[in-house]
Amino acid sequence: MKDLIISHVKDVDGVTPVILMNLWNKNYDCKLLDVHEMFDYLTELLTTDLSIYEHIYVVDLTIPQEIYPLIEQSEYRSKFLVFDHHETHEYARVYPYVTLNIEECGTTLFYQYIQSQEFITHSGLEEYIKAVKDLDLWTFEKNNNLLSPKLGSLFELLGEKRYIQEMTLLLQKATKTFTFTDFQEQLLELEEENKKRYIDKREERMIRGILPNSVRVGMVYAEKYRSEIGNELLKRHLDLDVIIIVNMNGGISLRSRSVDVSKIAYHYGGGGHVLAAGIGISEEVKREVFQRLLKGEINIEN
Ligand SMILES: [Mn+2]
Repeated sequence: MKDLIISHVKDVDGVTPVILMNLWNKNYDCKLLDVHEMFDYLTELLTTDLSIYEHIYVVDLTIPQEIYPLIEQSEYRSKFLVFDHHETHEYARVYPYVTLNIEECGTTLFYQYIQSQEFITHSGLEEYIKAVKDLDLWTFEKNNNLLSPKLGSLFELLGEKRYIQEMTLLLQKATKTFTFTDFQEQLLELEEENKKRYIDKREERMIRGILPNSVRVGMVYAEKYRSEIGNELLKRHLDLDVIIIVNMNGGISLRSRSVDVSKIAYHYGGGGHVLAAGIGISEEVKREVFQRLLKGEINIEN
């Protein structure tokens, strides 16, 4: 019988459970989703015939609270196994098929589960899994895990499908230590240089300012590498409390080493964690900026 795995499309933690399904030699269907797609997808899924599946795994994704009653009523309830680590998923603790642990990541929770189901691992894979956790929980600097940021870069370069393929091939061979192919190493080297150039250029154009609560901020416009930029500029500018990265398409990111940026973000209509938070940019503001740039001389049509 087949399994269905539903996991997070956006990062290494989300796609690694799919790699593990490959290594486990499972016959499965896979759906990679972003968090905001969960409601519609699961509502639809729960109206379809799921009898072909033995297990339905949901990993690294928060199931909306309103969906749980539907699972509870479903005849396929016993097929569900959920593994997640997001604080916002707390309400799911009451369901016996949900494993929630904010000290782990989606991948490690799923990995622990398959090991309890007699999955055989090897030390190369152990090393890889550790790096995924350090990357997802952003503990790789503290733990000096050099592999984590490389996995993140490779994921960005390859995209989810190719990343899954290449990592499956790499991890299928039992190895003592995890090693990239020569080609992957070359890609990563180029990407590292590219990233450094990108951050240096943004730094040159950083705008400094002071918020009403005397918090000193540095602001850059950037579309890529927001966490890396925040991290690096905080290190390079010890006089700044917060780095603000503005991406007109993706929104505003706030990064800090000590100031609670979730409060600042909340004040401006956003939210997030203590040291990393975000604020959206409305369509209206995007239009206003465009209007301002053209000195108010344009009639915006739609
Ligand atoms: Mn995760």
